[in-house]
Amino acid sequence: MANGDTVVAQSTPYGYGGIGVIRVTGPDALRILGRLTNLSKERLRAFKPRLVYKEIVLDENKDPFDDAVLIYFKGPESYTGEDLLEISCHGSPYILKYIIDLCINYGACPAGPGEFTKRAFINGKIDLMQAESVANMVSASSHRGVSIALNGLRGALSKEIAVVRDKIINVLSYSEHLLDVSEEDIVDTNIAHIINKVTKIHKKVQKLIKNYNTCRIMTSGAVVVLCGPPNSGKSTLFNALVGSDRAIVNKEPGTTRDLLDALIIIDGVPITLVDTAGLRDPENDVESEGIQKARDYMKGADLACIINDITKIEVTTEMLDNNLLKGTPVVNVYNKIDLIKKGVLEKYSGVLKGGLITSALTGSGVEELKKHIIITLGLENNTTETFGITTPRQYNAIMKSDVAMASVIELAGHAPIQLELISFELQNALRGVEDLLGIKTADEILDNMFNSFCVGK
Ligand SMILES: Nc1nc2c(ncn2[C@@H]2O[C@H](COP(=O)(O)OP(=O)(O)O)[C@@H](O)[C@H]2O)c(=O)[nH]1
Ligand SMILES: [Mg+2]
Repeated sequence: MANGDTVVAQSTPYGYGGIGVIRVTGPDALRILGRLTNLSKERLRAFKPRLVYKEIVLDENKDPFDDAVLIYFKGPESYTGEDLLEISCHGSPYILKYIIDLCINYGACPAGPGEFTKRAFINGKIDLMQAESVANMVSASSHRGVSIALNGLRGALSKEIAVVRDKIINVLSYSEHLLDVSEEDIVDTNIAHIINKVTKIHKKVQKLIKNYNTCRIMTSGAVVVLCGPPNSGKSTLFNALVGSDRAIVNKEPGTTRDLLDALIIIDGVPITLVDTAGLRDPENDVESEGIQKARDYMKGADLACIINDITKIEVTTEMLDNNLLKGTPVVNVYNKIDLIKKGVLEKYSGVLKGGLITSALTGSGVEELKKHIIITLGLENNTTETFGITTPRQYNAIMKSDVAMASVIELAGHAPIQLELISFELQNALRGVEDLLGIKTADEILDNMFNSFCVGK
């Protein structure tokens, strides 16, 4: 990325709105403001940062085009660390596109995805975890998700990781110093010091790892897939959980072919609920594709609810005997209980073990199912964490440190003490937390990360 360039993008979503916001960042921001408004050089020079100005934006013929509100942030006191201009104009897509095109005519380039945040990172305004918190903030769909993202953005996690980094550096220098001492002079207390320090840091790291799942789900949501044989009531249950008739329900098996998803909030936890095609031998290509999609989704889900038709239990137990859900937590649901006569249920008790009994049609058992989903996701007491690791990138980085620290503790606990190896592992532990903060992160990783942002952020 040519960081010296000035770039422009729309920061509000596309479509009609009351207002739309365009941002311009880079060394030419003020000059572009001058071209847009035809303000005299003197007035432009007197344009004060962080003040709100109402100005007429002119079209290419220098005729009045829109009445806009302008704010100029002078770098480095801006989001990106560069000169930054925010233009709030009337929210017609035509007006927004026209003004963006004017900015491009006056020398700006279109911004790439996440480019404003990427520049903030490159210019040292925020670290990589804070940049990820920006993305979490934008995609948050629950109050707790917003709160965890905001704490990340304000640096709570970064501060904690910076402390971990300092402590690792301290132990590393201690261990490197011991490398220079002759072997006979190294005593047990030297090694005990290393074990003691690393154990303390390791505990902190392990707490973050333990809370990863909660923090990730609170910010990005959990994927819960409804699967099972055709006609067992998946779509009916989907509608009952969502609270509206989103999915088509039909007595004909094989009705649902494509995936259908909806965001629901249970106990403050954001959940993407996915209705899938029933698993059976497909009757045609379209159904076959739907079944394949269902299988793919089930593998990556946080939780699979297997919906069985309670009147056809023998069939369902056989259908689910596969490796598809290896590693994915499962909730077994036995639906259509309203069709079972009172007293007959006991007959099935052996098969139903641990399963939930519902009637998607009457709504019976649906609230229990919601509760069970939260419990199985491990989120029944989800209000304690106020910040933490939230993305797979962060998780992989901290795992690197975790594994390295476990090795240090192991190596230091057994004679003969191999100080070179201990130092090597401490360096790995350091690299893990530095990856987290984005210190010395490869361009490729950065590009990958910011490409998942929306344009204008
Ligand atoms: N009696 C009864 N019928 C149900 C229940 N849930 C679904 N059904 C019926 O079963 C048929 C198949 O339902 P659907 O939701 O399309 O099943 P899917 O193929 O698993 O998505 C429809 O006729 C539904 O009305 C239930 O709890 N009780
Ligand atoms: Mg269906």
